[in-house]
This record gives sequence, structure tokens and C-alpha cells, in this order.
Amino acid sequence: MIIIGEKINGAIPAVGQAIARLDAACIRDLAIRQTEAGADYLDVCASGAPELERNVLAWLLEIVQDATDVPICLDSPNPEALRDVLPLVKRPGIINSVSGEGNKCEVIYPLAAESDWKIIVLTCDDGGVSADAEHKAAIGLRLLGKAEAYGIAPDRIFIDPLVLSLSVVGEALLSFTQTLRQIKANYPTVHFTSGLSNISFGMPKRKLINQNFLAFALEAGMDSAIMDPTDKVMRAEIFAAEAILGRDKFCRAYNKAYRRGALG
Ligand code: THG
Repeated sequence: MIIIGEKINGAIPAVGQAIARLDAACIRDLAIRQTEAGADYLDVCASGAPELERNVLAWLLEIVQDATDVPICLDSPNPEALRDVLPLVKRPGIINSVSGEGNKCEVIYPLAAESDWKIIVLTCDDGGVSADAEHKAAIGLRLLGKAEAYGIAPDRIFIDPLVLSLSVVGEALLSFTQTLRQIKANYPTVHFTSGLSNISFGMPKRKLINQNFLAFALEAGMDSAIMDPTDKVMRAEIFAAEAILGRDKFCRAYNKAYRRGALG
């Protein structure tokens, strides 16, 4: 399971405030805590005013890269901002994200083609985010084909089938797993990720929903998540689910996690 730590995001109120008062210690602490919790990548997202985004990202990247060697998952809806700050990142990580919207692929794919950066590809386009699995899979397949045309191998792509909120779309999980399976049938080496807490937006006891979503999504083939790596309950859930799914030989990782007290 590839864990992308979500905590350095200006959309989280406490982080937005830390950015506003240039509180480097707060950002540094988030980077270190997620690193110690075993994050494979650290998502870095400015949010806030678009005209400040490049400066905020540059500031965040300097602090995070000084605090940790964990690779960055560079998160922005603006392809030009991603392009402009990419040279500030010391080693290739994940670009988050492209989609079928506007010129995103045309800006980002050439940068990835001539480097080792991986890319998260969202299954939406100028028509917006669909709940229909066929439609989402068609967008994903088209964007994977386009990546191949640029010389980007499918195993460098993370498809994010954009989980909708269960409180709005009752079939949110089914739409996610059907999209995933259709794409995987054509591209068996592609990775799949998602924001782990999207499913429970607007619901009480969100972690209960998130945990169950995780188990079903892992079974369907999701092999990455954008999540809080310091959430011990969720980390324990991942060890349990991977053992149950036969992806943990002799339950070695599960038992090891138990011995170091990581299962709670
Ligand atoms: N897909 C892709 N990128 C994404 C998202 C996605 N980037 C942004 C977002 N969604 C994922 N990041 C976050 C960051 C923080 C929270 C949710 C998603 C969040 N954090 C609370 C906090 O830190 O206070 C609560 C954390 C918790 O209790 O677990 O809500 O979908 N490609």
C-alpha cells in the first residue's frame, strides 16, 4: 500500500493559518510526523489565493525538503503552477494531478515524459465529475492512451477514480470499484489511489465509513491512498485487510506490526 500523507494542505484550517503566519515550525512538524509514521509520499498543497500559490508552494517545499527525504506529491489544480514549481523539487515524486480538463495533459505529460515523475490522473474532464463508472473508465482509458503516446508507461500512472460522497451518491463505492476494474482489465500495471475520506463527507462517524471503504477498495485493487498516515486505527486496518486479501505472506507484516505495537 502506497501511502500519500495528506496533512500539508492549506485547505486544512490549522495549516492555512500556519501558512498565513509563515509558521515554518508547524509545517516542519507535520512533515516529520508523517515521515515517522511511514508515509511513502507527502502531499504538498497550497490552496488559498491562486496568485499566491507558486510562492506558497515554494515556501512549503523548502521547509518539507529540509525536514525529510520522503518524496513529494505536488498537489495543485493549476498545471502551470505545477510546471513552474517542479524544478524546486529535489527528486521526482508524484504530480497531483492531471485530468481530461483543459490543457492539463498537454502541460504535464511532456514534463513527466522527460523525467521520472509519476502522475495522478483524475477520471474527469471538461464535462465535470461523473458518477457513471463507464464514463469514468472511458476518460481514464483515454488519458492512459495519451500518456503512452508521450512515452509514459502505465506503471507511472496513479488513476484516481474520484470517490463521491456516500451521502450524495448511494453507489459511490460501486462506481469506484467498477471504474477501477474496467481500467485494470486494460492496464494491469497501473496504480489506483483515492482520497480516503471523500466517501464519508457530510456523514457522522466518518472513520467508520472510511475504514469499510478502505477494505472494499483494497479488495478491488486500490494500492495507494491519500490519507492521514498518523491515524493508527486506519494503519492497523490496512495491515488487517492486506493479510485477509492474501497480500501479506504468512501474515508477516501484520505480525511484525503487532510486535511493534502498531495495531493498537
Ligand atoms: N484526490 C487527489 N488529491 C487530493 C484529494 C483527492 N488532494 C486533496 C484531498 N483530496 C486529499 N487531502 C486531504 C487533506 C486533509 C483532509 C482530507 C483530505 C482532512 N483532514 C482533516 C485534518 O487534518 O484536520 C481530518 C483528518 C482526519 O481526521 O483523518 O479532512 O481526493 N488526487
